[in-house]
Amino acid sequence: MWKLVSCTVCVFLTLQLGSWSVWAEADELEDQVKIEVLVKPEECSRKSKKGDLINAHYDGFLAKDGSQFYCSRSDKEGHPQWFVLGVGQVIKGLDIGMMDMCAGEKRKLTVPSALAFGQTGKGPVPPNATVVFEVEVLSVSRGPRSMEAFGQIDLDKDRSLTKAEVKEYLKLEYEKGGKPRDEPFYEKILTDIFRKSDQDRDGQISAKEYNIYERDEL
Ligand SMILES: [Ca+2]
Ligand SMILES: [Ca+2]
Repeated sequence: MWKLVSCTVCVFLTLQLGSWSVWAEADELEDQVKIEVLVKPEECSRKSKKGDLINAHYDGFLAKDGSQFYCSRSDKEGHPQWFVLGVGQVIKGLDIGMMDMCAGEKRKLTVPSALAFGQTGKGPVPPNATVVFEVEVLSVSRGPRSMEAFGQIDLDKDRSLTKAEVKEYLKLEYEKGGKPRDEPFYEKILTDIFRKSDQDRDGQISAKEYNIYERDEL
């Protein structure tokens, strides 16, 4: 939750300080994500929030020379990435900068190293590097991450989620939204969800494994 809090604080500071913005800007460079909206769809029934399941493309560039270090359109066979927003499945800068986005929206996010790959860097990203992401959100749906949802998903009430249970839940959610999908679609989300959540690889998501993401909401 601190991420949202710190973000709000920065916005607050910027608004309050007005003409004193010299040091507010310095502060911004250190620990704030710069968000530029490139494309905003006219119709937006649902904005992304913490815990939502997001499907998105993102390309990553180094701020200093514009060189590209990641492209989700060519990496991993060009599939857009699935992740749960706001819970640390992506770098902090994306968790912060991709809040309140609609399906179809594109943003350019400038992320300071502290919210990206930090002092050590990662792969092609050198230490202390500011990075720029161009993100395109393809879909936003309610993620299987609230305890209320856990109770609904866990059909046999054994405090553990099987793939069949999660799949049933996802199907209902998509049908409710008027967008039923085909089998390969669900299989892909399920594989992603279990790869990220089933820590002990026993094929089930226990309440404890599920709860990892709930703790910081308290
Ligand atoms: Ca169960
Ligand atoms: Ca497990």
